[in-house]
Amino acid sequence: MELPAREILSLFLPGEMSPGIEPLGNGHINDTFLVRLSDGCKYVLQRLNQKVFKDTNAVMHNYKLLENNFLNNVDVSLPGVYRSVNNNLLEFDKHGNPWRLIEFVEYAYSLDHIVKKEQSYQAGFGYGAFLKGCAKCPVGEFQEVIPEFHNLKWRMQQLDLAVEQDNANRLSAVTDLVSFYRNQYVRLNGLIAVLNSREIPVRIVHNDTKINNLMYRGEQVRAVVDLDTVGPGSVIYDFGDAIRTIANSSDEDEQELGNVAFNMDFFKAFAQGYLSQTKDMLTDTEKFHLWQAPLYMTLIMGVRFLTDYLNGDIYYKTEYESHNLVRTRVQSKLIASMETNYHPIKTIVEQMLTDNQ
Ligand code: GN1
Ligand code: MG
Repeated sequence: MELPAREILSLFLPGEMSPGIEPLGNGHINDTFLVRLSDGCKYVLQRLNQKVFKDTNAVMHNYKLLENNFLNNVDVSLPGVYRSVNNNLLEFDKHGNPWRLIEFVEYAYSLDHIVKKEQSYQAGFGYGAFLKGCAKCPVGEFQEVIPEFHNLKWRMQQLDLAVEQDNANRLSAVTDLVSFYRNQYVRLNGLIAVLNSREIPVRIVHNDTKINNLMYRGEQVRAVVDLDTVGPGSVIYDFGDAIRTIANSSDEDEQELGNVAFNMDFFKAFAQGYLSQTKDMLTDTEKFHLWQAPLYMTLIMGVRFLTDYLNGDIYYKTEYESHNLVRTRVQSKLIASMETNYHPIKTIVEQMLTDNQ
């Protein structure tokens, strides 16, 4: 392990002579490490990506605000964050990178994709409990750490710009995808209008509800992690982004597009779990538009991966040259597969929302 991690760690855990430090998880933005101490205690050490989180103090401000206001009568917990010997939540290395130490969720595991319905129900239950837990968070006191994060119109404009500039000379290989996303975008005018008009309320939401941000213990979801994006948003974002990875029978970067399909059973189980926790708190407008959330968020992610591909891979971590291309193709295939299922998707959500159970 490179030196800064050890130096930084001594500010959070002074006196620890030789802790084990190894990479942890599959995040695309921050660098995350598992720290093992000689007495068996474990921690999560993270270097925040400042290119993405430009105001890391705002990130930590939100983190504490969430911690202080998250309801303790819900069925999921959140990992706590530790202070250093200097009483700081963040410590900076000599390159100016911010680091922090977070609680490790013991005896738990995360999934990169769902293989059975019960896991999907649990995922819905977990993210639903998270939304419920945020119900008393003071929305106005949270900061928007990444402006326009889930603003689809802005994401489309970023794509237009990337197409125009074609910085990495990759446009000719993806013109089909650009047209595909532009055509899908038109379908969402109604939803975009209600989001902009605030008819859909701004709530404190997670904003990054992919499957691997949930921790399972045994068969149950016990904790929600990766809290940097928690802040003002909409239930549309959390419900939709979760479906994007949970109702997809393959990984986000599946190479074989034939394996990518919208799994209706997983969708149904997720929605059941989610609505079991949130149904009573949702407004009529939220309920009315919920069924379009999966398209909204899958389109955003498809557009973001494509934009990054065209820009020459400057945002997401990639492991090979066409990684962002593979990711965006998976999103487009998933949208195509959802498209043939809109009627049942809508009906299932409507039924669950009217059932008195
Ligand atoms: C990033 O950090 P990670 O891997 O959980 C991204 C999300 C995307 C996701 C796609 C701050 O999340 O918005 O949905 O990749 N986070 C940020 O896998 O951009
Ligand atoms: Mg994240």
